[in-house]
Amino acid sequence: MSLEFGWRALTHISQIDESTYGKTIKVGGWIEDIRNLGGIAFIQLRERDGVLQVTTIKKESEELFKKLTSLSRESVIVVEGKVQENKEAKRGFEILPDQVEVLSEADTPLPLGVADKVGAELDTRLDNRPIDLRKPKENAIFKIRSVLIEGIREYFMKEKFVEIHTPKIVAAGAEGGATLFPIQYFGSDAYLAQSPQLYKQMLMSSGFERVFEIAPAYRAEKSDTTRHIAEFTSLDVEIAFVKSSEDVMDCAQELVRDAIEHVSENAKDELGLFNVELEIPEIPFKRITHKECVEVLKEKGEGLTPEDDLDTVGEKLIGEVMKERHGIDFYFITEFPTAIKGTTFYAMRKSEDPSLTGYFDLGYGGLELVSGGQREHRYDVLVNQMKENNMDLESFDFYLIAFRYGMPPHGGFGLGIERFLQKMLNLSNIRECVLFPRDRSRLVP
Ligand code: AMO
Repeated sequence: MSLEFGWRALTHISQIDESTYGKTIKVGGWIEDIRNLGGIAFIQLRERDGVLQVTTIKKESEELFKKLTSLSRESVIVVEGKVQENKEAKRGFEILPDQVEVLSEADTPLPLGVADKVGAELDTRLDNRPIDLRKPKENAIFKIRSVLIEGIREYFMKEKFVEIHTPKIVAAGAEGGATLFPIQYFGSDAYLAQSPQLYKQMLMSSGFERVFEIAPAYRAEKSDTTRHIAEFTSLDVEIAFVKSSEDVMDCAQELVRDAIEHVSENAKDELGLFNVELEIPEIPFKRITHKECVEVLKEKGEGLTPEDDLDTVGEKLIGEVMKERHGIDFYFITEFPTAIKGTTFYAMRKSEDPSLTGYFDLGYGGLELVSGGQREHRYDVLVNQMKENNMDLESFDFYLIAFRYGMPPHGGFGLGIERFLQKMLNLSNIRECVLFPRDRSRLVP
């Protein structure tokens, strides 16, 4: 007789408490370890919410005992049995099985240990990602990620934003040619979208007023770093009728604070695995201008000129300085010079000083998390800025059309979801925050 089960018929560890003792339940999971003492065996069964003990006694059922103790590690079973208090067991209870159904036997040896104390190299882990993700900590990263995205959505829904989905196969890049991935599109040249930038702006002319998108963005990054990947998840925001970049910064800081609060309240167990206690940052975030960054970095022996964007070393140093001087993790770097952001043809320059833009980055402990600002919405000025950047206006006509027939002032920002998670959990490599990361040397799994 086979054991009846279904996706809603299983009990999870999180649902078991003293009131469950004495009751018969069904649990499904992976065999993490078997300790066979001859007459009694303890099976550690890992299921969605953790590991529980299944105790099988030979003299009670030799058949069950044999069945369970002969299985390979990581085989998948469903057990039906009684929950019994057992102070010796890690969870304080165990399951005494009445029936066991073997659903999938695992091959041996395993390419990667799941319960082993010794960690494998990141590359070996990523090569065997489905198995790597069985480890509670790796698994928890993606549960936290899901809660983080839930918190982000909650903020935007509360503020009456519309969630949008823009094309990822595009005819023109928004963030410069250097990181574009060219593809063939029915005989025409096309690219993978680096950012929904042009589309989120175009929608400001359509009357949506506030939009956000959470979607993949593609960058052919030239070097391998611990903070760049070729496919990342970009949170993109665009707001119409902004007065200046100030409105955009307001939105970014509220979002970040609310998202962190949501994670700290709704992913307590998972955060515990990382020994992380999230501090809810206070807003408004402190600011440092790009010019001040140049001075600070000069003091630290870094030769940044006012025309240079911050590199990784500069970003890290500014993070350290903001922590030392103000005890903060989040800070805005403001007033990026036109000499840097001017290549971002869509950035609005300051009317009182066109050598500066209102563009900002939001730093999170030495990592650039967000970048954004007010856009240039005036058609003639925009066209001039595009000409300055030697852009082919004809191939951007689909974009410019939105500016010719009524475009409100607007601004927005982009935030890298993986970087947010990486910093929140203090992970050394961004690849830990992607299920199946893509980089210069990785296209599978
Ligand atoms: P930017 O290019 O600065 O701005 O990107 C915005 C944010 O996206 C994240 N990010 C990345 N994360 C992982 N790997 C990468 N290769 C990578 N590249 C970027 C970072 C970064 O701060 N269109 C503008 C946004 C705007 O102005 O609205 C843009 O894409 O967290």
